[in-house]
Amino acid sequence: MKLSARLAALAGSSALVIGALAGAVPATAAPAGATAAPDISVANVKQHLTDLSTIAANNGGNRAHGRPGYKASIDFVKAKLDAVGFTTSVQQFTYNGTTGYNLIADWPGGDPNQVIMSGAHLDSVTSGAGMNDNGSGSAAVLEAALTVARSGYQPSKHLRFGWWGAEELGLVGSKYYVNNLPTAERSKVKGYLNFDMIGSPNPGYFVYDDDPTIEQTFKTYFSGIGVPTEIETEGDGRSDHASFKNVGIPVGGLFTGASRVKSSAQVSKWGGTATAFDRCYHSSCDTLSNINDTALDRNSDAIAHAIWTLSGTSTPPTGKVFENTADVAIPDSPGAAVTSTVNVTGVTGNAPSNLSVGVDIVHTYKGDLVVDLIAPDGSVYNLHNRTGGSADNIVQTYTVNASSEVANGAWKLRAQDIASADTGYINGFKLTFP
Ligand code: DTR
Ligand code: ZN
Ligand code: ZN
Repeated sequence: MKLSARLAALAGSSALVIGALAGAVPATAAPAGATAAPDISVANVKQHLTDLSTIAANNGGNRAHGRPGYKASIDFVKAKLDAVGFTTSVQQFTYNGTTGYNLIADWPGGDPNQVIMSGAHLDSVTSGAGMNDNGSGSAAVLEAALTVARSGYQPSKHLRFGWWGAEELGLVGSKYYVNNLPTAERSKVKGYLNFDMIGSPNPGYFVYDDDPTIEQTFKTYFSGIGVPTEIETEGDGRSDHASFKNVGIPVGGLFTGASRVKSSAQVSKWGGTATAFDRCYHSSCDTLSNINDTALDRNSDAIAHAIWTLSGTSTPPTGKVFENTADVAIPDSPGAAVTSTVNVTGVTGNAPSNLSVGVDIVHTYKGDLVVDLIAPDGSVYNLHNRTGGSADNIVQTYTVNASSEVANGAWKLRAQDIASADTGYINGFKLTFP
């Protein structure tokens, strides 16, 4: 990440917060004690959909239970999650004489006795690629999970994600999952959020009328962006949330409509036409062009809002400190920049949004100095830029939003003297992961 222009204005204040970086801009205000959910990149969601479309094309045109396109879809989602630090497991079951698969992904951390789970069925019908049904929910839940990892989110509750097999054959995979979840484990799941068809080409904005807290969380999101919602009535119990509800787990979810026709009142409310919400429902035209990007975008952001809001927050209590106290001389101008390095190891995921950077520089004229933090990938975060005039020494702790950086690796403190006469040295450089 590049240094943002607004830093110049901030430089010199005693505790710098190096500001919100692109892609990590809070989309919604956070309730007390919670972190605002980041914006979900609809471009990334669409890329996952494109990949699922390619998987279907390369495997006989569908991603249905028992067909090669289904297993390829599981492998694709699993690889993405494994790469960013999820603990994944593939659960096998047999239905209609063929093997089916559920994919479960746990984000390490959070209270194991309070689990917030989000899921989507990953299978299509045999007639097509299943982009709205249910590439849309699968891709959005995947991107929400990847965003959890990228932002280094450490919620107080435990986050789990699921992709279900054989939903189209009667919620088979999700039933198998809950039936094989021991009673004690079921009671730890404090909420299950289901996403099945959230990018319908002629969309409505439907919220499941189930657990009141979950329902209200979604409604709050949509009212915040000025989009009216209605209660989902096109077949209660017709998707995987029913499997969870049946064993007493609180459920909720979003839906943009299937074969039902949009009423004229709904057209006035949401736009579109008085035709089916999804005229390609369960047919071969449920392709990439059967997606309304605005609906997909809004629902993806609503998913993140709900996950963040319902899981609460706490900053990662790693308490890890990495320090280098070796002295590094800073030559007088014109002299080269010098660096002190600390090697960060054993921190999962990204650095926090409140990385604490301890700087201890002994110098007779701090107005000569430019001091930067350099992330392992070379991104530069300016900490000090010649302010403070003839005062001596920089002994200060800076707070840096480093949430777009992978935590582990070699971090450097760089100092350069760019005015002649005075000299000094880096006395210490310390990174604290809260
Ligand atoms: N079960 C979905 C379609 C569907 C129909 N009604 C609803 C209501 C809520 C979610 C989904 C649905 C399918 O996979 O075909
Ligand atoms: Zn579906
Ligand atoms: Zn379906």
